Amino acid sequence: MYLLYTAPRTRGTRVVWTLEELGLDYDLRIHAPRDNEIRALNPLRKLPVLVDGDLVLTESAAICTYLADRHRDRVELSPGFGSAARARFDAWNYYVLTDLEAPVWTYTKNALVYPEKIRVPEILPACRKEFDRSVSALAEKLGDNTYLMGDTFSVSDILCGHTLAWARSLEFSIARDNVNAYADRVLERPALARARAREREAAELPSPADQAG
Ligand SMILES: N[C@@H](CCC(=O)N[C@@H](CS)C(=O)NCC(=O)O)C(=O)O
Repeated sequence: MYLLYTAPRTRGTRVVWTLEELGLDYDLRIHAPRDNEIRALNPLRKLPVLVDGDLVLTESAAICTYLADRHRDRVELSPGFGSAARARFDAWNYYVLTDLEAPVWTYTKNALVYPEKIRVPEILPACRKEFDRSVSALAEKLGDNTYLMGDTFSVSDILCGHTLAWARSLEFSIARDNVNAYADRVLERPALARARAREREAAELPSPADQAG
């Protein structure tokens, strides 16, 4: 049984989504990022953290890839080691973290997270511009493909889809039709809906329908 320390609306959703795609059993521990239990597991005091026996693993992308590699017999969410497909998969994951997510994260910190006195509002337009550039490259490489790896859904789509949803929540414009259609396709996956429901249940949050009513 995997144990995941997480909170809704964090990068932990990537991991819960992966667990759901793989149909695995897991337990969620909902925590605020900086509390003492998280500090004991991750000196950065950040979520998510996966505990699997003696293994304590941080970094959402590393956790998703670990789970996918261990359970390829269930569903292939990652290509085999040493293959050309694996190299392309790794390249997509590094692209998402360093080129697509980085401007969104810098924007989030300077618009919402940092204490007001250390925010740098002047950086916000540059974040949007950098994000646009990354989306243009994504549009070109994605072309008419269904998923980043072609016809096969993978962890790369979980990382990329989650990041595009995050950007949309900040009202970043995604000015490419194929990228918007790709984001819609990936974000409609039933495993993501199940993941969000599990997070809400664990955090004792009302469902969106209850909130609307
Ligand atoms: N690169 C890390 C980033 C983790 C991270 O920044 N998590 C946020 C929540 S999405 C957090 O715990 N923030 C608390 C903080 O910055 O102190 C990952 O992908 O897991």
